[in-house]
This record gives sequence, C-alpha cells and structure tokens, in this order.
Amino acid sequence: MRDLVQRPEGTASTHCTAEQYDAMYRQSLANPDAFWLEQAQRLDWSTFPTKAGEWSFDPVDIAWYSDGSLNLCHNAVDRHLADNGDTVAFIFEPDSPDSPSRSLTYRELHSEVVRMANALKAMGVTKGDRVTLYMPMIVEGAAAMLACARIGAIHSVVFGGFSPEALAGRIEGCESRFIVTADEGLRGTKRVPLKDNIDAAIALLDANSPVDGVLVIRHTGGKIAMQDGRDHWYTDVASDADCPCVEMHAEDPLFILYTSGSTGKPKGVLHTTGGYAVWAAATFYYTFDYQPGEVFWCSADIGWVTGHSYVTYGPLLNGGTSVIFEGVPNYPDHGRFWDVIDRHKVNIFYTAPTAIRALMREGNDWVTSRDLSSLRLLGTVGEPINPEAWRWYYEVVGKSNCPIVDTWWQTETGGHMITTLPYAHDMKPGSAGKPFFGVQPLLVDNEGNPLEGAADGNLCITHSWPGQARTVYGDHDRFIEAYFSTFPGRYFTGDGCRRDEDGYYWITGRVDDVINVSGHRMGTAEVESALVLHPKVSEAAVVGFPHDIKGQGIYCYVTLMEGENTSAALTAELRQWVRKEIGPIATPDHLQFTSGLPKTRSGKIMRRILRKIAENDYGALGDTSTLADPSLVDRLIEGRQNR
Ligand code: 6R9
Repeated sequence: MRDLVQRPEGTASTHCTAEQYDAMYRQSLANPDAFWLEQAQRLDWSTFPTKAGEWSFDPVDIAWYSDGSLNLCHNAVDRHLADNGDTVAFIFEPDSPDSPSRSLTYRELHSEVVRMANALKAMGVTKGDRVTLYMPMIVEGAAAMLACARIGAIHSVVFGGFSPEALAGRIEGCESRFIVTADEGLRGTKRVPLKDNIDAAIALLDANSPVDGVLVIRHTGGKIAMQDGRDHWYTDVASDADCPCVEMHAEDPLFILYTSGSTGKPKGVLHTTGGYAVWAAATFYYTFDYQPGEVFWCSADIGWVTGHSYVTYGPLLNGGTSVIFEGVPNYPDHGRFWDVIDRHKVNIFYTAPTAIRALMREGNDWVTSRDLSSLRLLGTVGEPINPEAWRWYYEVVGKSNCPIVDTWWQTETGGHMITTLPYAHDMKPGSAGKPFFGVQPLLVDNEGNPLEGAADGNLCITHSWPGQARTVYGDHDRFIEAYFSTFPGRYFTGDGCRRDEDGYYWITGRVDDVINVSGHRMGTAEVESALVLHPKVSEAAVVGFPHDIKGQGIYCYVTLMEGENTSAALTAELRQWVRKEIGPIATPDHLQFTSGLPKTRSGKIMRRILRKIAENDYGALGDTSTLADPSLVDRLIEGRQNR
C-alpha cells in the first residue's frame, strides 16, 4: 500500500471508529431519511421535521426537512445559555500581538448578537432582506452573521479584500439595501479602508438600487466620512432591548455567498437554514472529532465559505470555542500562527496548504521554538496539498502525533464532503480520503460514462445531501447550467479526481476555467473581463500555472488596441488595474503582450496551448495544425514570461 500513515488510537469518547464509519456510511446510503432525521436531532427545532431529503437533479429542485422550523441563531447561541453560558464561544486574537485578546462567553456573545440584531432592526432590516457584510476578522463580523440569522435576514458576506468594483457587483447582484462594515480593518502593517471602499462601491451603484443603511463598527478609530441618514455608528443604534429569534422554515434562505465559476460574473450561491445547519453541525462534530472544552481554530476569513461553516456556525452549533484571528501568518514574524496556538492552547488547527507551504519555506525554527503541545488534530482545506507540505505539517507542526484531515468541499456543498475521519481512517498524504456520510461520489469520463473502481475522471455527486446549495440567488437557470448541465442528472463539482484501489479520493484540481490561487477560486473569465475594460487592451486570455506557494498563479496574455505600445510601465499599470477591479488576490503573476491569441479557424481560443506555454512546458503542445495562424505559437513561446 502506497504511503499510508496510520491513524492514531482514539479515546473512549472518539465520535467515530472505523467500524462505526462503515456501518454509518452504509446506513446513510441505504436509508438516508432515517439517517438525516437522526442527525437533525443535533439541533433544537420549533417543529421537528417529519421528512429529510426531497430532491431531484433533473429537473433541479432540492429541499431538506421542508416541514421543520427552527432558528439558527437560537441553535448557535441561545440554547447553550442554560447549561453552558460561561463557556467561551469566541476567542479574539487581534492583528497585533501587543493588543489585548478578548474572550466572549456564550452569554456575552448573546448580548452582542442581540445588540447587533437590534441595530439592524433600527435601520429597517426585516425578514428576507439581504444584508451585505464587509468586515474585518473581528467578533462583530460573526455576531453580524448571527444577528441576521436571528431576525431572518439573509447575509451576504463579501471578503474584505475585494475592491469597491467587486463589492458593488455583489451588492447589486442580490439587491442588498443594507450593509454592515467597520471603519477600517488591520492586516499586518496595513490598514484596509473598509468604509471608504463601501462609499466608493455605493457611488458605483445604479440609482435604482439604493443602499438605505450602513452600520459602521468603530474598530481602528481611523477617520472616515459618515453620510447623514444613511450611515450609523453601531453604538448609536445598538440596544439591549428584548429581541426574540424569528422562527424560520427549514428552507428559508440563510445566506448568499458569491463565488467564481468558469463563466460570467461571480454567482450568488444560496444556502437555506435547516439542511445547512445539520451539515455544518455534523461535519464539524465528526471531522474534527470535537470534544467539549477544546479550542478550535480555523484560520479562514469569514468572507469565504470555510469561515462561515467552521469559524462561525459549525463550532457554535456544537457549543464549541472558536478562535477569530484578525491578522496574517507573517506578522510580526513567521512564528505568529504558532504563537497564537500557544497563547490560546489551541487543540484543533485548520488552515490552507498555501499557508503551510509559505511557512514551511521559512524554516523549522519558527515552529520548533514554540511549544505546540496543546495540538491534537490538524486540518487542511482549499486546494490539494502536496505530500511534501503534508509531511512537514504532520511531522514538524504535529510532531507526528496529530491526525491530519484533508477536507475536500466547496462553497456549493456547505461543508465537508470528502475527508478521512481522524480515528476511523488511515491517512494518505495528498489524498482527501473517503466520502462523508450520505455523500455519493461518481467519477465519469468526458462523455459522462461512469468509471468503476480505481479510475481518474470528473468528480460528480449523484445524490443530494442536506448542506447542498439550493440555487443561485435570483437565477435558478444559471444554477442548473453551472452544475447540472455538463453531466445531466448529476451535480458536477468542476474538479478532476482519481480514486485509488482503497477507495481514497485524490482531487487533481479544477477541470474548468477556474483557477485556485492560494485556496481562493478565481474565474479566468473574471480576470479577462477586468483586463479588457482597460482602454488600451483589445483582448485577453487568462490561464493558471503551477506556483510553489500559491498552488496556482495567474498568467495573462494581452493584445493591445491598434497603435498602442507595450512597455514595462504598461505591464505594471495593468497589474494594478486588475487589483483595482477585483482585489489584490487577482493580481496577475505574469503578463505577456502578444500580437494575437492562438485561435482555431472558428475563432475559439486554444487555452490548452496557452496553459502549456504558461507552464513553461512548450515542448508538448500537441496538435497545432487547426490554428488559424500556426506561426503565432513560436512568437508566444519566444515571449514567455515564466522561465
Ligand atoms: C472549501 C473551499 C472549492 C474548490 C474545489 C477544489 C478546491 C477545496 C480541497 C480542494 C483539493 C481539498 N478544494 N478543498 N482541492 N483538496 N481538500 O475551498 O471552497 O472556495 O468554493 O473552493 O477548492 O478545487 O472545487 P471554495
């Protein structure tokens, strides 16, 4: 057996052993209704559902627990007050290690959430309204999510690194009339002008989609403009008045989260209340084998789905303690992650391969000079982890004592889908492992034919699961087109995958025009659209290429308008332009000017060739005879930037 790392022994309180996994997985497929109704008992329902999944992938119509009702904020916060009000819900670790950290018990979090919910109500937010959150990684960000859930508003969190242009598209896309933000955010030595960006985004909006209220949290105290009647300081409108949780149907929307796809603008993926909650609660419980009193730290920002499910909802639904870290891994130095773990005695640490690779490069001393004995379990998410980085994480960080869970999932899946369970499965470095309960992966070839046994193909899921996204907000046709049209009747993930002879899944990366930069999804079409908005740019084609730290980097081919000249200054200007249009995560790594793009005679850009050249692997370009201008390829190779 290749590269098997044995799982450690669990304790008596381990939630799932190998035998239990086999039995439960079998049961979850044989009788999904019974299985998921039992799992639904993790939550407090106002009306307990009598049915679990009612769904079809053709036509696409998905519902779970449709006759149940509950409130997610009640489940995440209020219900813990009676017995565990003094348990710590959140530990806040600020950007600077010299600023005080802060712990909030469930009781304190409850007051914060009530105040936030009352502030939202004071601005006029009611059930069903979309509220855009554009926040730093501070407790108030999670509190604002919970406050929305409390009053039945739908949150749409936009990562604080997105530009005003990207933000405007996401505000307009879901017709959000309310925003919660802070004066500024802090990341290392940088200040992020959040409120200024909000003002700039609002200025870009169509006059027909006005923003009625902006709630501003004072965080850095930096100077910002406040517009009378529209902008409100949180402390001016917050109140401790009684604010009951609104009873929600299981299928009422909980949140929208924008994510990149292979075509067009980012999609507002919609998750609903009951099924998402069961999925977040159950995956957190089993994957991390969470034990009461443990400190859990997921280093993702709440602007991504990982932050939704495993900073906020998963931990709190389990009555757990979750760390909220405002800063970055390399400030004030490369030991910061490990200092945070020591300072707060973190037991479970969950981060992205890109961060692991970046820290690995800085050498072992940053890690070995720290204690880290509190660690029991490690996790990764966001992209495939290369075995070398896995080994370093396992041996140097985890001292070969901590199981690693490599969790494969997506914004659209709500929570973990494929992962080993820590005390049930042995690990294989680089493989995500086995399907979670109820998950039925299917590998198909490009024609959609199912592949059996050990095989390499396109990863589909054949049966719905509670945490599945229900639609694209306001555009169900786009939902069908994006996920159910390539292989009709199946949910297509967009990922390539290999299944080995032991039934372990190895994600090989995206097979569509999506690239994964530092664990963040970026549509090549989005970067192309940004580039062609520049007055000097005529055409652009963007591809990914392997990058040591980021997993994939962004490589842009650009043709200029007639009469324009290439220059280093223009390269710099275009990189800056993309940052402004989308945000720093979209900054091109390489930009190559070219007189033309390789196209077939029918005008289709041959991306395969562009990818090869970007990878600096131009020896194997394959058949180029269908190109309209075969000589172009030599010129492209000549001008390649990734040497
Ligand atoms: C949770 C999250 C989803 C895409 C997904 C895949 C990649 C995520 C992975 C992984 C290999 C893992 N991905 N986890 N690839 N191993 N453990 O990242 O959601 O931002 O929607 O990205 O990320 O390509 O399709 P999201």
